[in-house]
Amino acid sequence: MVVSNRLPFVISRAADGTLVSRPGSGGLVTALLPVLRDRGGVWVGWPGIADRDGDVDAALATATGKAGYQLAPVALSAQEQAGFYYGFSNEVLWPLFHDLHSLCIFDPEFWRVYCEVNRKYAQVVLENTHGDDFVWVHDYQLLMLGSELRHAGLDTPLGFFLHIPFPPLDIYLKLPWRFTLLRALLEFDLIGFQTLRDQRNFTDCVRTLLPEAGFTHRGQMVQIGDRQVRVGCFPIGIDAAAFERQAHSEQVAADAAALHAQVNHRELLLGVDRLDYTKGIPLRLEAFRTALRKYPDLQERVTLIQVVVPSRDDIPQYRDLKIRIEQLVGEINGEFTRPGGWVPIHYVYRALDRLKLIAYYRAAQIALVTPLKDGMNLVAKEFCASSVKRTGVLILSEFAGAAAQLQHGALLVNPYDLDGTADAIHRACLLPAAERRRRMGLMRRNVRRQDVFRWVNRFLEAAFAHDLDAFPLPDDYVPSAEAEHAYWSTELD
Ligand code: ADQ
Repeated sequence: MVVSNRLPFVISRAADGTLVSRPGSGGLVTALLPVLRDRGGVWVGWPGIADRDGDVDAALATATGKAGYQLAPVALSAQEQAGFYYGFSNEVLWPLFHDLHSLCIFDPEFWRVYCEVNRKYAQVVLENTHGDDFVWVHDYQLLMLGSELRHAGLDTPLGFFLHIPFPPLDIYLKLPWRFTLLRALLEFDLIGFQTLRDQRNFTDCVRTLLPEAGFTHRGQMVQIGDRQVRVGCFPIGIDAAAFERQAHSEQVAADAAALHAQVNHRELLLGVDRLDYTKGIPLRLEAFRTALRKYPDLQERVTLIQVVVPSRDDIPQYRDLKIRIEQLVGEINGEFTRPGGWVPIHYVYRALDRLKLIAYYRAAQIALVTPLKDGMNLVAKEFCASSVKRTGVLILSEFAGAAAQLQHGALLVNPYDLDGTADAIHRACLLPAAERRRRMGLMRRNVRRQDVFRWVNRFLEAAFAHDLDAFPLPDDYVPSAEAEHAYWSTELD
């Protein structure tokens, strides 16, 4: 059983009042859809529409037929959704876990609704679970679910995977509910993180805040009361083979060629992000402006296409971010555009269908993936999988989880360093073809090997491993960033 905030299908009302279902988007859905389709099972989550009626059930039944596995909806009122999703999840946990604690609104009412809604998810899980199911809970919206399920008497194995980063101790300490949340997490049997960085942050918090907890197996097992909880890192991947296949298709090749023609065969830089302040879009645009000023030879030679997918636009910070991006695009285009000719930034504000997105990836010579902090960042991996001619250069933030795996192929940057990022853009443009191929080859091998299927297998293996000494985690576990990088880079060979 998979439990996540949203079902992988979104139910919405069409203009004529009828309900329609369409596949959801975002990192988690992209990652898990192919897996559940292969294995079957039940997915528990919110269907994307307030409350519940017979029509919603009918629309879900249609979606279930299409999906090949069961969908179990959690009905939430608009008010619950406001406190739970927009409130606690996205005004407290999201900024806090991305180290942006000054953006948090620690409203106790948000916390109350968050706990209440986690209880509701627990009820739906209990209604749908059978004796020996493994329940795999996803992400920061459901941190209290393990504890709710235990209180309701469920004693089957529970796994939890955090898709976003886990913050360092000093930042986690700001959370008024820090003890309750940490203890609730320890009700799961296996807790998975994207990187060793996150795992280390979590164990630091447990060590400091819960002195009654002990650690064994090189810090990968927490003993608390009579419970043993495994902790590990499982960097998420993509369905790399599917991306490669589609990138090779005639339609994608034709669309990619058309994109090149549209920018007059200039060097194409690409940014693709959900609208989110963690993705570092304004700083990226400023770095691009710095590059154009510092290296005038780039002018008329490069074009940046920035694609932004609308997201969470009910939250004021997201609306402000959109305005800031539009302002910067306007300023930069105003400063450099050659009337009748070159326009430095093409800005696309909408979701793209998958083949279109892959055509952008395939066409781009340089991808700019520069989040301020990111659990993993699938765009970086999708770009590599789609760069079938191995001509792409990835400029990657060292604060993206993906940096641990892609560091040897990517040009790593600190997104706060405008000059450094501008230099990387210039360097990427000048990188000889052979060096591009070498770097992209390394990254593509990694993305192919550590794909989403391996991610699922490693998580499930860890959940069911009887021999704890064979727990599939790095042998040379040393809690440092260097070790993290060393581990994933040895995996490359
Ligand atoms: P997200 O924050 O959603 O995921 P990310 O990993 O980049 O971020 O995934 C975004 C997904 O949306 C990608 O699969 C991409 O293809 C898709 N997408 C982006 N732009 C699009 C567009 N214009 N049109 C259509 N689709 C688009 C969270 C965490 C991440 C973590 C994932 C998975 O924040 O750090 O990598 O979960 O664990």
